[in-house]
Amino acid sequence: MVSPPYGHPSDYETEVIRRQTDLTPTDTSSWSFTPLQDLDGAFTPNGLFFERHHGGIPDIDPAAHRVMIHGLVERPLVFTMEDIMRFPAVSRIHFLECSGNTLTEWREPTSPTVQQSHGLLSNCEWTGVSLATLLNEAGVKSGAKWIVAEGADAAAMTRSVPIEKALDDALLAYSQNGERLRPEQGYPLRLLLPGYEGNMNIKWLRTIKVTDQPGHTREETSKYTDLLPDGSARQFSFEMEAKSVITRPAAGHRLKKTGFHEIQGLAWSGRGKIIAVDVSTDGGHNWQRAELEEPILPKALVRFRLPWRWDGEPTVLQSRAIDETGYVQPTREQLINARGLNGKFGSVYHYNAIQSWRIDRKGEVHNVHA
Ligand SMILES: Nc1nc2c(c(=O)[nH]1)N[C@H]1C(S)=C(S)[C@@H](COP(=O)(O)O)O[C@H]1N2
Ligand SMILES: [Mo]
Repeated sequence: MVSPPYGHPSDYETEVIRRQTDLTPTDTSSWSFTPLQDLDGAFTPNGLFFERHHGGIPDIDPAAHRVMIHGLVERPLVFTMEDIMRFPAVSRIHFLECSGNTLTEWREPTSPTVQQSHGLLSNCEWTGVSLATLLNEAGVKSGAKWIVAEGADAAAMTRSVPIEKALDDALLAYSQNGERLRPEQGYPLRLLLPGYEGNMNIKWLRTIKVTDQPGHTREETSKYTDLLPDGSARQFSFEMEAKSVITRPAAGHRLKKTGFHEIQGLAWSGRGKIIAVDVSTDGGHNWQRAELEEPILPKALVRFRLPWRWDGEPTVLQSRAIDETGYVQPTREQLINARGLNGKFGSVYHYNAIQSWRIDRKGEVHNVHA
């Protein structure tokens, strides 16, 4: 066998694939989940990065692509991709999570695998140019408070970002894990807002308008808002709060033997570093500190591990993340008390409660609400 010009996984690994949702009848607006149960370490291979599009995946020739910065700036500018590549490059490791990740958990624990419950989550090394660099080229005028970023897809996805974030760690990324973005990740250029909800990370980026107020776009009014128990709506959530999940053993797995099993999972926080992950092997009565695998980076996935012996009795596994702000991942009950279930339309976004996996006598692992 000779190596192919572009390598691909072994023929024995054909089950390690993204899987699409079964909630959408067409793929014009759809999403597919990362197989978290099959991955090691903290990085998501590019071909398995979760993917969400609202208006198809456009085919964009980088030579024809333009990015415009306008609005409250001294010098409106239009960049080609070649212009963008001439600026100093920055590489950083960050997770991306759709704020609709785990949305089914608001109601019944219907997702049969961790891929389907938590797989709108990936992590990679992004390379691009700092948005602050380009905004400084254009010269931000006083009174600027927001940027409004728009994609070049059929959905023309548009989101508003506070100017402080735009000038802080925001990137215009053109690479993921060392190679150019995959078409479905926003080729040739996307906005990357470390720690912020997936939706704001505009793919196929074409326009940045500097403004004194948010755009109040569709994605900021009808979608991605959270109705609270007092009837008010939280409009801008920005950071994804600390969360964790055990990826092995997880729903869909079967423990074939009693005795030693290593519990493994992932933890992350949109507000900074994970400082600890606790694991319970008895449905939340007792908790043990898991080991965190280095490097532990802010706004990036961290793998945790805990050695464990299964005695053959039914039990429930849980994990809980704590981040550097002191925030502790809530139980399902705490989350619902704070956010409500919102009547017949129901809560949708920003579910980050502790996940429970029940192991039955046969060793089968099931998604449950414990
Ligand atoms: N232009 C554009 N940007 C977009 C979207 C889109 O449909 N169009 N989807 C958003 C949503 S909802 C998410 S969760 C992330 C997903 O990024 P990924 O597909 O690279 O995982 O992209 C965001 N950026
Ligand atoms: Mo999303």
